[in-house]
Amino acid sequence: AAGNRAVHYQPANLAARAALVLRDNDNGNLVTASPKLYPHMWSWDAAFISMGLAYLDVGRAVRELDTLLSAQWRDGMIPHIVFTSDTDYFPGPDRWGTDLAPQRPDGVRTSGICQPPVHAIALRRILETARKTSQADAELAESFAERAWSSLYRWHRWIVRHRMPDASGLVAIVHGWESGMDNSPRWDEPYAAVLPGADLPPYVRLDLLQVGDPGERPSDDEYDRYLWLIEQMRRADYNPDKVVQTSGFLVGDVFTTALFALASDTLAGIGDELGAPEGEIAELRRWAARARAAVAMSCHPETGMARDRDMRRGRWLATETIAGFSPLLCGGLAHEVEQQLISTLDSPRWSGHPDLLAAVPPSVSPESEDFDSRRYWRGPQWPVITWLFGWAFEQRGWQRHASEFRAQGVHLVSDGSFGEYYEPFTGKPLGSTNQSWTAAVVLDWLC
Ligand code: 9YW
Repeated sequence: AAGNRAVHYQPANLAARAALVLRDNDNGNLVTASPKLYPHMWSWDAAFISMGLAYLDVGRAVRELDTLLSAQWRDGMIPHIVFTSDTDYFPGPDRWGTDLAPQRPDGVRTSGICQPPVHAIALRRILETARKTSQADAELAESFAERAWSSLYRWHRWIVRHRMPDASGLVAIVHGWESGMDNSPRWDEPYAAVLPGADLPPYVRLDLLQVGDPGERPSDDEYDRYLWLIEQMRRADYNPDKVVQTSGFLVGDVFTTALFALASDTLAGIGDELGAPEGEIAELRRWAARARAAVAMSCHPETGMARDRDMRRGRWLATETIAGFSPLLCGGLAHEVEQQLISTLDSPRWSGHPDLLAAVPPSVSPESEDFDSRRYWRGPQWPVITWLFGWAFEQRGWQRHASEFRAQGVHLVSDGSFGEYYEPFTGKPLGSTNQSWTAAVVLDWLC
């Protein structure tokens, strides 16, 4: 019945199915991002997955993050993919060529870029869940937090040292994949300037074998640019500063910056509880404040929407996507400006669009000329994005808005297919089904 909107699971059954998805995708030490399309561990997926696992088994949740942290690079970067031995995914570790990077981790192969730093948020959630279940679970989660805190601190420090290259204070990405929103129209302009060299080694896409309709995935032209950027990084030996100097793509990502602010404050709060070094906690709070200010500074003077910045060309990028609402994740706006942004989010241009099956924001406004209801990050709704906004709203004390997002998010996924993303008008699941992070956020919404 996957994808049949006539089927509608009640909450308890939906939660049970979500648990089965995580179990079926579990290879023991990591839960793959999806059964076939993504047979490896992805960094920000692992954060959400661990949070979902905590409802089933706190020990297993901790093991998930341990697996991810065991792949942390020696300089602090948490890589975006931790590879299993499965060879059905492209680009795999040979194409990445990270084995030659001196700072790579021992005993595990990874990609050479990163993804949004949501891990401290997951750790916070695991601690809360564990404290509700039993004393033993609470102790397990707390002793893990004590072990993991300094690794997460080093991860945040890596971002500050290597990915805040200009006065805007935004966190820079060197590949659209680092944003987690691979082919979002946010990146169209900077990608247009990435010109694949004639010496781009040939390759065959494997994603299209798993997803029948190429209209749900990025285009071949986009893929050439993705692969060219990897080629440039290989040639820079994955030296983080050399990569920032040479990459054809260098963009201040406002959504990642907002998550960095939120996660840095969250990690500081956990540090307070654990008695982590005071100097490091204070640094995290300073980094959070700086990032929050950068997000606020990026806002368009009329629309109030936050903007990414093309750092190569020194230009703001004003495409109308979900990332425009980044300031709502981390705060930092004046009250009236913030109220205006919330109204925009709830308006018919966004979650309040009358034709949506579920009133949660699509990745691009249906009113935008960039909107494509089926193609990946160019229109579909992504449950994890709804989860992030809902969680942030709860932190900020906006309980009503948080519970509306939760209820509507559950409505979106109630067909029980655990789609990777959803067509916003019909609710048809797209990309992969039984996608792990979708199952994980469903568990968090329902448990
Ligand atoms: C790809 C695993 C990943 C997510 C990304 C998403 C997609 C991988 O899947 O990228 O090959 O297209 O864009 O955010 O982490 O779920």
